[in-house]
Amino acid sequence: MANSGSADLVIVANRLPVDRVTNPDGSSGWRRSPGGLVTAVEPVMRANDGIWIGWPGTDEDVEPFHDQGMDLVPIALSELEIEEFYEGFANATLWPLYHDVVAKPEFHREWWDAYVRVNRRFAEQAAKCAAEGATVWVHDYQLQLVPQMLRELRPDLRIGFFLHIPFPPAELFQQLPWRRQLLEGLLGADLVGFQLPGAAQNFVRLVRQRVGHKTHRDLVYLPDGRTVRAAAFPISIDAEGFETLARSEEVEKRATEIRDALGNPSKVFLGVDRLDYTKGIYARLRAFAELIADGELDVEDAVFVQVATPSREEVEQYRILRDEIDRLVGRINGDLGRIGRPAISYLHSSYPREEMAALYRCADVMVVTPYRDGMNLVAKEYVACRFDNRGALVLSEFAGAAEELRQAWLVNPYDINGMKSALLEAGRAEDKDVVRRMKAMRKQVMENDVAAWADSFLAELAAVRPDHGKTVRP
Ligand code: ADQ
Repeated sequence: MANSGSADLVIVANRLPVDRVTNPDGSSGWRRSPGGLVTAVEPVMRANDGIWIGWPGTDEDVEPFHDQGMDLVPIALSELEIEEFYEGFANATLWPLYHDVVAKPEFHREWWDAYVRVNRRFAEQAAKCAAEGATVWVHDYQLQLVPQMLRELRPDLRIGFFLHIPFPPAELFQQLPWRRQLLEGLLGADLVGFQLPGAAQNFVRLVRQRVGHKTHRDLVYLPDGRTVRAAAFPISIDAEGFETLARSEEVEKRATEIRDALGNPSKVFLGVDRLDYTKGIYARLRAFAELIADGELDVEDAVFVQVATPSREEVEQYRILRDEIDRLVGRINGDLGRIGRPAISYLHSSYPREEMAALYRCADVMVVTPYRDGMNLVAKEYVACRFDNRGALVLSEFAGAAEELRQAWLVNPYDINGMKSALLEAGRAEDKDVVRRMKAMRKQVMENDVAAWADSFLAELAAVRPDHGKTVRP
């Protein structure tokens, strides 16, 4: 176990990268949660006596532990804190506000107080675990106050922050009663990373307007002489890992099985999302259903597979959305399906990576239509799995991924007719066109994987103040 004060690299994130599981014999253990972030930082963690601080996702008291080569330090949250900090301020205030107010954000003073309290707990734990001059990398919207709190406790540290979701334009951010505190919280970092350059610019502009610091391009000059850099680091996936999986015999076999089970239609459309109102699931299913009702597509020949894993079900907006989509799918299948041929094959399950790869291999048209998304990894995973250069991607202009995957069929998810045309065009495109587009997108995804993302963030963080602290070994 890494003892207090011995880690040269500390990752601070809302969740630990493991889930509590019950073994068949009734005992409990941990399972590594799938996700690019763990894959990307694991090698750097090993090389630097790294530890990961986060909430273990359970209300039991958990001691620090070691799991498959990683030291994990749990932060406990009470039931009330889960309600006010996590479901409340993080997911019912910040999440909708940062996603273009697709849903109405709620502002409650008790939620803010819980946010401050929990952020302080994370900062104090990080301060205890970090070695002299260590690097601390704080992640995401749940922990925006941690950089400043940590800097006050440990001015010797090198602190980086990365925001996985969009950072809103000033006009929206301004609504927040605690806007200045959040900006100052982030300014505790030496480097503040965003998915897109536009988000970094929003941040610098807000700092100038609201906090009054001097800025020049991507730099903020603080009165104490420190500079903070804001820059874009578009996140990616373990591209090679996905490709290798997709090439495996088992996955190929499973992809054929899935297609057979769907009745071997000539076109399989696929959507894979967390069940979230930012993802545009409702509008996309409506667009597909209208194409069937219009006679442009036939249920004997085309099917839409929608995987939508329920999430954040304690938050009311998410329960409402789930009911709405459940009803819509029922109506569409009731009106347009035939025996053994539903228009939409709708699944709530969460799948292992192998099953995801098989679904991607089987999909002729992948449909990713969020109203707003920081990046969207599903789009990149689909591309990584299509080593055959086949498969068409329909992608929202408002996903961060659209800045890199320019050869997708880009759509405005608010424009149902536009989405209908794009679905048809992508489904009917000539092979030559599909291959040309996929080849270009594959080059982008395969050359910029999540390891490169983590390396470039940490290298930039080391470069911001080269004279300060130790440097993390790659
Ligand atoms: P998310 O909003 O969760 O992430 P996304 O980037 O698409 O969105 O990542 C979802 C991940 O979950 C993908 O790796 C996907 O394969 C997996 N997944 C989805 N449904 C699944 C299922 N049924 N079974 C198994 N796995 C499933 C946030 C931001 C994004 C940003 C990421 C990373 O909202 O914009 O891209 O963080 O920074």
